[in-house]
Amino acid sequence: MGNFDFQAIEAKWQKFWKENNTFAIEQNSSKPKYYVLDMFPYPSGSGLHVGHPLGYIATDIVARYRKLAGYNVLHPMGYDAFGLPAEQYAIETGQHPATTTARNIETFQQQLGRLGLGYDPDTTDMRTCDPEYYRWTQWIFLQIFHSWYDKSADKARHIDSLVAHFEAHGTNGLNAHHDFQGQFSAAEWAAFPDARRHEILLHYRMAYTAYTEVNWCPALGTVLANDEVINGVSERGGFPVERKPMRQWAFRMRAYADRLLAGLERIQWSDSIKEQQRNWIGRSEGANFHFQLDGSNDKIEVFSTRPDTLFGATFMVLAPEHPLLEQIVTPDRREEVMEYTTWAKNRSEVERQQEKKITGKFTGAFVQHPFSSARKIPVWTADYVLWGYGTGAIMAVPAGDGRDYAFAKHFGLDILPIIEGVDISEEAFESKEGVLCNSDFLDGLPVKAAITRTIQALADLGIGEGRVNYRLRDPNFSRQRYWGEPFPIVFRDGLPYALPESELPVLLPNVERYEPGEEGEGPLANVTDWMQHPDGGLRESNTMPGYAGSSWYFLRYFDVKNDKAFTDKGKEAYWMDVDLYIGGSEHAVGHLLYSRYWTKVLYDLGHVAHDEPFAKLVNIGMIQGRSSLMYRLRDTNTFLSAGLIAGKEVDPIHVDVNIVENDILDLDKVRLTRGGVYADSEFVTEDGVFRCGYQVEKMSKRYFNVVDPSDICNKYGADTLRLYEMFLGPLEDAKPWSTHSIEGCSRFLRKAWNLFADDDNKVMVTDAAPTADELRNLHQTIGKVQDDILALSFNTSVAQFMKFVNEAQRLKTVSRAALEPFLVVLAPFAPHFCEELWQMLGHTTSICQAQWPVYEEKYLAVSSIEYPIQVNGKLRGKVTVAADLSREDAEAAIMSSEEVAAVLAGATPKKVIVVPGRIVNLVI
Ligand code: ANZ
Repeated sequence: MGNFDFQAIEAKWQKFWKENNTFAIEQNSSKPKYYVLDMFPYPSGSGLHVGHPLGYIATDIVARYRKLAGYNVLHPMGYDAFGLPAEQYAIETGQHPATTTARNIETFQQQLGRLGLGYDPDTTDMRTCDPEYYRWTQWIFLQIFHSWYDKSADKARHIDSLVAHFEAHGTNGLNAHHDFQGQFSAAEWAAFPDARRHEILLHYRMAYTAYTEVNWCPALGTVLANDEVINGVSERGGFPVERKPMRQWAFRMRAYADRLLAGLERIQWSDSIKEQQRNWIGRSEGANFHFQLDGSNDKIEVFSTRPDTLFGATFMVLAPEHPLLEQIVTPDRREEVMEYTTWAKNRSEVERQQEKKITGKFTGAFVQHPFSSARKIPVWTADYVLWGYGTGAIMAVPAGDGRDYAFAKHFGLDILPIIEGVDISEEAFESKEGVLCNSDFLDGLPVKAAITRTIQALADLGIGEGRVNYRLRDPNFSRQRYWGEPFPIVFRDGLPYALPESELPVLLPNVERYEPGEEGEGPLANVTDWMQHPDGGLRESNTMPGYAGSSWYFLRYFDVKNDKAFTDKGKEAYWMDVDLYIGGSEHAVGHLLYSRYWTKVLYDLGHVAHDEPFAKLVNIGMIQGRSSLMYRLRDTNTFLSAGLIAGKEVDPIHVDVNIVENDILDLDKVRLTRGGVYADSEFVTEDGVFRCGYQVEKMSKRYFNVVDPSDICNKYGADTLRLYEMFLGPLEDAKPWSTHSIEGCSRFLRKAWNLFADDDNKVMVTDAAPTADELRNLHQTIGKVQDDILALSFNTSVAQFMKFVNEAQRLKTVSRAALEPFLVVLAPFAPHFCEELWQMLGHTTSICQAQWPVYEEKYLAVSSIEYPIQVNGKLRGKVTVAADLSREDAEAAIMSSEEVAAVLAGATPKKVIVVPGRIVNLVI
């Protein structure tokens, strides 16, 4: 590439940055801080493809820009190194996850190292599987374990304060999030044995164990979260999933539902991610109220968001798990009902919600209508009512709810109109013609008033009250796997006890085999020496899930080496929150919600000063692969060039994109691929070449469309790759990769280089004063690029750079005052290139130490406009007039100019068209 020896230059500057710690953060700086973060990668065995660095390059540009603009910048990169794939690989190949993970990280580091990303050097080796890291993951877990949620204070507090309350008042006056059934006095508390007290506290702790029905996947040997089960099978691998009760760790996250919602209002995230979090949390306002069973003292409590539709309730449905079912079912129906509930209980929630087939059974029991005891309402059980939501029982209102309606139709149940809820007396109901709900009416204000009225009426009768419900579940925090953080927990007499901080880190022992324990516990259950705690008791055989280490890693980056605390409080106060967080949208509710939750708990307990971790979040679009296809004539060993397939029966076959250039297949290479299966194939060419078709799809080994960024760096250089990735299109859009048009960016850099240096690399820049046009060109670029960087619109910046270079070429710009600032503006995008020229211009320090040039609008003013002159549609000359003339004056100036006179050569134009600012058209 001309005189721009990118290979040498890139290696040189990467070494320079490393040796000079160019991107290390400044501690105790008086500068404003800027923290820009990427979602750290899981180091998979296949390394990075060109899609992965998209976000990394974007954050690097922002980071480098902020540094030039005078900020103390933190731009870190570490590794999310625990997780299932490494363990799966270990099972398949017998290689220890620690070994393969370390190897994969090395590959990632090498690949990333080529891209010239300005990471804080302290951070680039941070990995969640390092005991020095995970000791703090364990420590944070202990903080959560040692806390409870005080609803009155609306925050988590240390468990000691709860014990103090029990000691003074028992459960009296306590307002806590908990699942403890019952009450006790201070005296009773004092009299409880230690184990009983410990057990009670478990019902209050923010991290607790519970036997819960879990999604057990025998094939993967693990329990899956609800969102990891799709249509009854595991998201990964598509294996069957069953329900099984198992001891699990969970976090009392529901306690934070409202704060997790409220926090969304204070952060700058895309509407779509916020909406996904809102839906996940699923806040519903309504009422809990009960129905009296006919002929019994039992009551059934329901949750409804539409209590005002009470008069339209014609039947009631209990979840198949509802404990009252056993009691209320009439003898003649018992067998049938129990058979049904057994069947329904074994289906996963997702299955039940997505099921189109309507199933259910009548229990034989009836309840009374709260406002009209004469009205008897039949009680059913059906799987569309979920046990885990609300009260697990509903009043069914066919006229108001689609599922209820379908159910009523299916089983021939009554469908009654709903009265507008203003007057809810029975007489009114009898006398007034009810109206079937229509959605307009539902959406309007009258509904709200009707709901309020109804809740009041229910409260007056003493049978109900307003209630807010959340869909959010307490997330499961354990996995029956090996490659994760061990819990700092020991069980004595079946109860979990925290290990003291002095025992941290609890090291993950080595294992030879990865099979689950007998009861489906994790592989650690088989490491009998380790399981036995020296002071007695059994360790926890579960490990923490993949999201443990990633729920707090952003708090570690500015204090990676701290061995006294998970992070330094003062540093946290300075560096947090993250100013810009960039990553894929697949973490919308998982990682992003857990991180927010951990942060809030740490905040409540006084360990951090911020309760929202990520001020601004941007999701990057995926870079898709552009697969190459060759077409095989059906049932033959003959392949046809893409232009020859019309009318033929062909089968498309993926071919490695790395042996295809501009859609033309390298026929020598293809014969050597895939173990030589095409060695004897016939390739029918057109115009002497064999053309491939293409298809856009996920970048994956499976489709032979993976492009390795290091290959691109070898061929074109990192600066070209960086510019090109940004040039591909808007950051947030999905877009296909094509190596094809990368040449344009490569040519651009060569052209830019030639502005500075001649063929012998002699610098041509002079101290000549810049012209107005040159200054305009420069300041347009400064203004555009800084706006673009702030708006993360990098593709348009690249276009502006190209415009600058073309214009500078036309103006024959050699002035240092115009070219040097341009280098600074380009540096975030093409850093090696700019460092080298910066040095050639005589600077002795890195361009990273330069200052972002001050944008001055005054230079944008155009003093004169050059009009092309067309005569009968042909370009014949040019004329320049002052820019600030009115339309008439400009036209007059143009027509009286020498240039126009010369072109007309005495002729009188039949028609004159002046397009202001653009062109002069003369017809003669
Ligand atoms: C009567 C009614 C009438 C209802 C009407 C809706 C419309 P969200 O908004 O999601 O909170 N429901 C309550 N608990 C349920 C459970 N465990 N399984 C299935 N459905 C349940 O939905 C609340 C509504 O969903 C509740 O309000 C209840 O039906 C139903 F015109 O009560 B509604």
